[in-house]
Amino acid sequence: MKKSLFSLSLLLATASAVADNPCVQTCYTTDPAPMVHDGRLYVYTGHDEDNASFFEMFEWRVYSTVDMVNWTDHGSPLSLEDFSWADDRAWAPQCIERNGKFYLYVPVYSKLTGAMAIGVAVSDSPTGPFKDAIGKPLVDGNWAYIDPTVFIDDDGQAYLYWGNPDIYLVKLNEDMISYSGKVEKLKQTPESFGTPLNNSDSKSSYTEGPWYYKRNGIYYLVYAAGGIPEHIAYSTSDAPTGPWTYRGIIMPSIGWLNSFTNHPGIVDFMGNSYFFYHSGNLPGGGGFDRSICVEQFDYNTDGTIPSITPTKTGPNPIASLNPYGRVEAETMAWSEGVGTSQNDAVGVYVDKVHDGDYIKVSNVDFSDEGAVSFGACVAGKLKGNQIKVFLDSKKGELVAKADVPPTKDADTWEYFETPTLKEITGVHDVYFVFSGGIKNKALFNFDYWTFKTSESSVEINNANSSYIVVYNLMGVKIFETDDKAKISSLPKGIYIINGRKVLI
Ligand code: FUB
Repeated sequence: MKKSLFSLSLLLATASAVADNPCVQTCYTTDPAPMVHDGRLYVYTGHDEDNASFFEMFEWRVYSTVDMVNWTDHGSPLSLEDFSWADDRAWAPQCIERNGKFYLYVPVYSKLTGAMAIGVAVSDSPTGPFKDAIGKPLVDGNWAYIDPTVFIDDDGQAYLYWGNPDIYLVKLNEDMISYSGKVEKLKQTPESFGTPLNNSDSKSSYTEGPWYYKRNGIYYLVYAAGGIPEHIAYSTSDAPTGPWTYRGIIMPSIGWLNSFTNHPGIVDFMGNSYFFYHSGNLPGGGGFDRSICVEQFDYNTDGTIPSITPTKTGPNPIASLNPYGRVEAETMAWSEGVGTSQNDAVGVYVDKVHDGDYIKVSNVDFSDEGAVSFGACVAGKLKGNQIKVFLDSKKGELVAKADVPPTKDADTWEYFETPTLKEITGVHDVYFVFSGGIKNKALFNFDYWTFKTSESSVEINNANSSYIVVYNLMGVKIFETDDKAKISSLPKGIYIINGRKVLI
């Protein structure tokens, strides 16, 4: 996506290179809806098409993090095609878990009524795939039916709010895919939802994008307000269905955010509170090409929400990343140029890898153990490509230079390893910088990577075979043996053990 956009806005791209907001750079993402499950923070988003001139959106996407700086792309768990009765406007989603199932509520254009509707999809996994839970809309037939937000109260009663410019509410049944009673339209007043701005005919400043939750006994409705350009405001109540009291602005409309809409999502994760929103701040971005962002904040002691300032850096890391396991290539703090795709064989992977593109992974803890080899799983038949690994900046210390082996085709995956240029220890931002002989052409696909310590390198080689053949780097065989212990008798150095380079 960004390849052509980068040359047009080189200045902006350079400025963005140090920033970690927006959270996702591989496509435009909108309307963030965070959900915590099992120690991981997921965020469900819409997806603005490139170069859009309206809210052209056909699928939803899901990303997750454990450290608040590196985001893993889980692809698209649901798209318009999954609803036989809908064919446009895959707008702002929200997901919630109940009894081990995940329910994703989405606004879509209904072919049945020729207006907007809210659908519900269900999955056994937070990353999908989701399927239409009822084969028809949950509510249908009103242009105001967008932006559902869902919450299950302590007594088990679930509530669904939604709407633009009116606010609607139903009580969901325990099955989460039906409701009891009537759809209620809330009364909007300046006292409940703020004074209308911009001389509008509105009854309050509420516009759209409600985000409903409860914290320490206070019910919150956070929403886009003030018409266009939107700011984020909120109201509170001591009961799940109101009455609501307007509490003020959380994030004003700010010119440099470069988006006339905004859309809130708030969640507590690992003892911190996070505010999600969107901007038009990727290269080529704007009001119809938006990108999700996040800030950390602290509630005031009385539970009110402070004013939150958008930043280009986002929150601090709350955990480090372990490079000694398998790390998906689509886990990144920042990237330039690359995209992502998904297939049945490997799931989500990085594609559109061009000469000069890079991926940054933040706060990687190599510990004292020290990495001595770098491994990656790649696919692509072009020769002469490299992954160079730098520490702490794109032009930092070069610690590995891996020749990417050509494979049969872009769908044939091969794992390879290469020794690092030094033993890597400590905590670093890691930059994978891609190079290849062919300019402006996608070089290869990239599924996952790992680093190994000298111990794990030997273990991996031993694990693959009980019979070990050891060569030196000149290709001279040193010994072959079925006695693993013999490896420890080798002097320190780099060897080819069972076809792989290993630093002992
Ligand atoms: O993303 C499409 C629409 O734009 C959403 O439904 C609104 O909340 C606004 O963000």
